[in-house]
Amino acid sequence: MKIAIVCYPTFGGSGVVATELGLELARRGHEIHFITYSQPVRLALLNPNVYYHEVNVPEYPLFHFQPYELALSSKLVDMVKLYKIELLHVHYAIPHAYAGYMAKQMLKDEGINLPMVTTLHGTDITLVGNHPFYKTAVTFSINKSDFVTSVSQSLKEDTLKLFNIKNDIQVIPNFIELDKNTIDPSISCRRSVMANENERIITHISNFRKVKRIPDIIKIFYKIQQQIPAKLMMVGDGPEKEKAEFLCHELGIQDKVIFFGNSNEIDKILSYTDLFLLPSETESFGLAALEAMAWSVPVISTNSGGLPEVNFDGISGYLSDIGNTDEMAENALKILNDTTTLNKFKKNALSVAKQFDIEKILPLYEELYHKAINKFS
Ligand code: GMT
Repeated sequence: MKIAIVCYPTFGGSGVVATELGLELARRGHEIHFITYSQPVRLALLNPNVYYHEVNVPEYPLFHFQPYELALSSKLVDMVKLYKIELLHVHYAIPHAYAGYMAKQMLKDEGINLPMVTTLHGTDITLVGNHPFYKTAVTFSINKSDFVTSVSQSLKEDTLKLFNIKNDIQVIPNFIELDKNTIDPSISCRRSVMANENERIITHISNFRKVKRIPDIIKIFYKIQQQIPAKLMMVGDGPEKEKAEFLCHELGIQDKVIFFGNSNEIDKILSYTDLFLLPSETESFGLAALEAMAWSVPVISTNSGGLPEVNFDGISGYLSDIGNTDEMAENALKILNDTTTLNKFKKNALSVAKQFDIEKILPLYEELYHKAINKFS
């Protein structure tokens, strides 16, 4: 199949899911066209069957806001015609499903029927899409998609609760490529760069937005390091980072916390990690938790959104109510205190992650694409 994928290319779960999905489809022989405003972070272009078409938005001083949706829909129409693309898969209702619908209409005018699959990721629904200023257009875009998927059952329920949706929503969970989880021993990253032999390594990875409750991470770690020797790896960048660094200074733990910023070495960091923290206000899925589990890292998370569908309480880690940092620290210590328990949780984390193996999830997308293309042929 010839498929166009539209996503946000930045650091963040939805862009990662879209990129990994496209790359795996390309490995399976499909022709994949990424259409977005900059090259997705995990996209290696020198792959057979992979194309990247940049959407350029010309600056014009009269415009306070440059019309990205216009440029995107235009580019979609041009690329569909040029490469004879058969299907459009947009990740995020805002503004991609909206621009996709416009492209569909323009193509229809020329006698081309382009099926559109929209995948909802969370922020486009629970955090931004729900805003009264966007809601009408988001509802319209979801209802006008030919097929809609959501990354968890919880996100599906939220979408149906928050919007007047007439379409079916199929849950296709996020996935992980387990095969690639081996570190080449010749790569010179050693555990000793991060922590001493006797210290447990605890990690958090995100875009440091408010929804991630970054201060809770510091509070949980503060309690852990009072009981056992430990180091905290803070990976990522975003608006809450400075506050977090300040809090570490206030608590006098700055020497035990490493702030990496955005890193392309997540795999190396996770391969040495003993515990992952994700105390978010909400997560439609929690891809970062799954990525940690795929490296046999147990997870301490909240029980909000789709997290209980990924992190199994008492098995791959523990889940607590939002903001209950005392309980999260106690649970972390339960896991970290002795090596036998830690190893049991590590093993469980990996076996839960295996349920989300790309080999199991990708065929669900392929089947949906076939259904979408057949609907219009
Ligand atoms: O929250 C993030 O880290 C980024 C965000 C995004 O918009 O890319 O992630 C959302 O999509 C991911 C992939 O499906 C999910 O794993 C995240 O849980 C979801 N974030 C939220 O729901 C807050």
